Amino acid sequence: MDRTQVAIIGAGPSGLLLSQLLHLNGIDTVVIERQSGCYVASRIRAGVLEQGTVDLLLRAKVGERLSSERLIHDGFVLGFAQGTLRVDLKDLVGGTVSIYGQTEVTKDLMDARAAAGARMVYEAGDVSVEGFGGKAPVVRYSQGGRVHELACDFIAGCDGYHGVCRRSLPPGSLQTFEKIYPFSWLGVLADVPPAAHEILYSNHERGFAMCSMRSLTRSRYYVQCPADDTLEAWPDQRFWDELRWRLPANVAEVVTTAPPLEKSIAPLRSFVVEPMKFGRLFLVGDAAHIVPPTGAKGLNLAAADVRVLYQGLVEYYRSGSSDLIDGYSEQCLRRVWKAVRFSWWLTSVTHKFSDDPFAHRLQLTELDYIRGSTAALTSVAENYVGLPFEEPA
Ligand code: FAS
Ligand code: PHB
Repeated sequence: MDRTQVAIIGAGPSGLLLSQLLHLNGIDTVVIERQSGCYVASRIRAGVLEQGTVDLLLRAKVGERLSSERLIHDGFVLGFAQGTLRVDLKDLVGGTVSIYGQTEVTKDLMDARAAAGARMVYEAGDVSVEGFGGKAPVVRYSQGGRVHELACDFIAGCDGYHGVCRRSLPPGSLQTFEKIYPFSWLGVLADVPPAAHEILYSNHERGFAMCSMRSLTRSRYYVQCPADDTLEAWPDQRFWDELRWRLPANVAEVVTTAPPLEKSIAPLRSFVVEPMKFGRLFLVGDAAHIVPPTGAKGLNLAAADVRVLYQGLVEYYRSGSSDLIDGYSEQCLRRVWKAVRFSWWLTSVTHKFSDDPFAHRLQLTELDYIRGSTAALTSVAENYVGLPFEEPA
């Protein structure tokens, strides 16, 4: 039977980053991914990296292109009826965020893994995980017309919200927390210069809209749409018109339109499972938690989980101590829930939940209060740049 030290299920950012960090510390891994490498590399998702995530990518030796191509932002903007409010991250908390697409992070990690001759299994079918309650976990998958068995010491479930690992845990072993939002995000990627030079979140009576970017020539825009909406209901012109309706006038008037490179609808949910560890199986990233993308936390939380897990596994293989991996779930969840809270809060003050005028006025009042309070602005800023990591005891 084939063997490795750590079997990683999923070749998204979590799985690739964990594999790379473990490799650099002499720990053998096999990454098992159900999609093709091309499919994984083509996904359009997150755009904002916390400095902690940047630091971890540099530690993983995949930060060269990131360092030269990223845009560094020292603030972001909230737009609402009373005007716009810039949250000065640099001035308030001495922080910044980096604009560098998840697509690029994934490509950088895939290139590093390939250069290192990593054992990557793409287009794996019928992946199953078992034995993780004991000391001899096994992963099975089909490929090339036969079933493969992989023995390992640990399994990292980096297989996202729809993955197999969480679903493989014994019934009753997990507590699930979930909030489904009554709307989705319709996102467009287009090769046009950004209308706003920083990320802008707009609260409008017609609904939420957002300006982001991937570079100075490639923009990423979002509008809130009904949870059951479809792409067919959104021809390109309707999207551009609605976006401009919902943005502050000085931004709307400089929006450049073009046929989208990509257009997609993503539902919004908050989701957490506890615990994130069961025996020798670890749930990592979206496999364990989902946040509405409003706070730009999804990818960054995944990286934070990887940071805790790789440090714990390095300690285990170097010293035999399992203290860090035994504390994996509790340590990750302390950060996860704070990001869940911030993402929920920023969603709650920027999106249209109903036609209730009282609710909308409360949102505007909260934003107006923040505008006038350095204490409130500082709280928003420290959450947006990413809270400090806990260091191993
Ligand atoms: P991922 O879902 O990225 O990767 C999981 C991998 O596991 C996938 O490659 C999948 O194919 C594979 N897999 C699944 N089941 C498997 C199985 N049974 N066997 C083997 N492999 C399996 N976050 C932000 O911060 N900002 C955003 O704007 C943003 N936009 C998003 C838009 C969309 C449509 C989605 C779905 C997510 C978005 N996110 C955003 C969140 C996103 O960036 C995630 O947080 C990030 O991809 C998490 O990475 P992973 O944990 O690696 O999970
Ligand atoms: C993005 O650029 O895709 C993006 C940026 C910030 C967010 C969400 C998405 O909060």
